[in-house]
Amino acid sequence: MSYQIHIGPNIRKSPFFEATVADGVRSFSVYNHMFIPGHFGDPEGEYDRLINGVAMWDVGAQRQVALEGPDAAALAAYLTPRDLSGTVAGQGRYVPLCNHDGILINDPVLLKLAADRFWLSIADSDTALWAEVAAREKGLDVRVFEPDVSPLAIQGPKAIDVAVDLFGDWVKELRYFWFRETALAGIPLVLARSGWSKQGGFELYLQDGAQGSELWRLVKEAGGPHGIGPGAPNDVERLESGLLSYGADARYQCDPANPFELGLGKLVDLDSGQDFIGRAALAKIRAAAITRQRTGFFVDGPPVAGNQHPLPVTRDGAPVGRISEMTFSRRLGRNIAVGLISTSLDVAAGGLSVELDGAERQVTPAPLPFIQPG
Ligand code: THG
Repeated sequence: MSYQIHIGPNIRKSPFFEATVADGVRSFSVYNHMFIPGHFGDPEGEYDRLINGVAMWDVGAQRQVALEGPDAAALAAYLTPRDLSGTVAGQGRYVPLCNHDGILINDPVLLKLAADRFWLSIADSDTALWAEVAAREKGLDVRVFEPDVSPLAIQGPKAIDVAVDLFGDWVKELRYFWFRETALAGIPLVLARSGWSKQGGFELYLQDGAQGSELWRLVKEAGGPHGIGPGAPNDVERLESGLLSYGADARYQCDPANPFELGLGKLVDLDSGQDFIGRAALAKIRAAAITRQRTGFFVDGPPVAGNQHPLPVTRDGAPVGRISEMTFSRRLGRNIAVGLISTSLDVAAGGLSVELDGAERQVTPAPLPFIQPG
């Protein structure tokens, strides 16, 4: 059985869409109502470039929610449990967003462009609608909107060489998650040291959607000598590295989870004195202690093709957790997975399993990450 999602008007195209099609994209997913490349038909090569070389990814679907105006900083502080008081212009921060029940509803990278100008570089949920309502209900003087900004990521150990060739030596001084407004052949950009892998790299936030193909061409040309090739956020690498995927691991409509369960507790600052959405609920959750927590798993048996939906983890037929995504790791020679597991479980007693394609597979909890970045 094979299916298609057709290219229709209610799913948006990234400014890099035409360029990725020209470069042989073979599958798309949908993220923030936008097509996002899945792969280019060479999974092994795409993985190898990310681990040993450099890959370029259309991550335009990581949309920006802009907060602009006199109360932009007040709104940013109200939206996230993370204390932003020490954050300066030019600095990015990984910030959980929670609803009033303390449930994670997105986990963006926040970019502070100026005292009165921020972007939330969001994962896959409708954060602009939520942030705008919060601003209006609070009577804040701030504009909330989605700007014409689309990131292109270069990831892998050689991404630094490509960035130096494109922008100059100053990029070496850029610290993790920090960024600078710049331009490339007249194309306005924000260059950040970030990206959804643990292999190092940069994100070029294109600020003019009409120039997507031209920016793709420039990066491809500069990357040529370094062996750059097209790719996409890589599920194998992200599972090895233990990166959280909000949509796969914690989508709140599917399996509501709080940041303490998800290992993001250190980003919840309940003692800052700052008010924020979810504060009261998060204080209660912290006081009560969590009943389940994020973990890795090894999955026995031959290489898995992956799972399309979360799988219950059981012991003696009773649910004790769930696996949100699994894959075969070539570097480890084993199947690995991430998910949640009950905190009251005696893990050493073993006997955990999942059902995959009608067969039982033994699973063993394992600490994250599976592989530390080199
Ligand atoms: N870059 C940009 N926007 C994004 C992502 C990105 N939007 C969607 C999604 N990714 C947001 N989610 C994440 C999740 C994890 C990380 C970044 C964005 C990440 N985590 C590190 C880790 O877990 O080890 C570091 C976190 C920390 O500082 O504590 O990098 O990738 N523009």
